[in-house]
Amino acid sequence: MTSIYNQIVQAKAANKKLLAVLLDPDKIVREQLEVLVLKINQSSATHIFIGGSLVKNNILDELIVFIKNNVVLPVVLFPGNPSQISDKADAILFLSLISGRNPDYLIAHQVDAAPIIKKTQLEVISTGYMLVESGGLTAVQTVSKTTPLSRDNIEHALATAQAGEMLGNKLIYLEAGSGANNPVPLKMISLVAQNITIPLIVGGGIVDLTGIQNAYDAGADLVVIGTAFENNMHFFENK
Ligand code: 1GP
Repeated sequence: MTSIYNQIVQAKAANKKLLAVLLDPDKIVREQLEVLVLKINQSSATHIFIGGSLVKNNILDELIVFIKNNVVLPVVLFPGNPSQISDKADAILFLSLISGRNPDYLIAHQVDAAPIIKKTQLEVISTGYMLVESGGLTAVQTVSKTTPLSRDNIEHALATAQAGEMLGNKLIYLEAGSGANNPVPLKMISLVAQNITIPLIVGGGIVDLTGIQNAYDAGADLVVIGTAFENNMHFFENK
């Protein structure tokens, strides 16, 4: 069976754009789960990401099992910390917050997570995670206690992405932060996309279908939509 990562690489090679719906277990309303899976099945989503900065509740396993039973898309963990690991998912983005200088999010959480992940069948996808300044304080910034990259210094963002690729990251994730005031600047997406060879994920603050298309046109291989779908389950129908 082709791995989830290889599917992403193949999609990039074929210029087939990918779309992930991000579900935060803390924000899922149990009563809305049936509608949620229906709307995901009717959308053009190709992946489901599960995670959040905090994830305080313990419905992670239950939520993933429900989704796996009702949706055929791969379920990829997008964890905020090592407690957000579930062997019910298909893969995990093994994140290192390479835009920041907090060792906890560069390597310490990863050391804690490694033995837990080893006991699962999860496909591990090493991901260089880059937080970009978005015009306001985001949860990632608060929780990670790191300074986001400047929106204007796109050369520095490129150097960070290239360092991530050289370190062996298999994906780069340009993140404005969930519910960000402004998404990642298109010029930054474009410069990074043109100068790395690994697939590029872009998310945070994208609130409409035009925003998704703009990110694709700039060079994003996979776009992540969280808040906009959380707020409006008809989001993907607004053609
Ligand atoms: C957050 O990039 C994701 O980690 C999605 O952000 O919630 O703003 O869509 P939004």
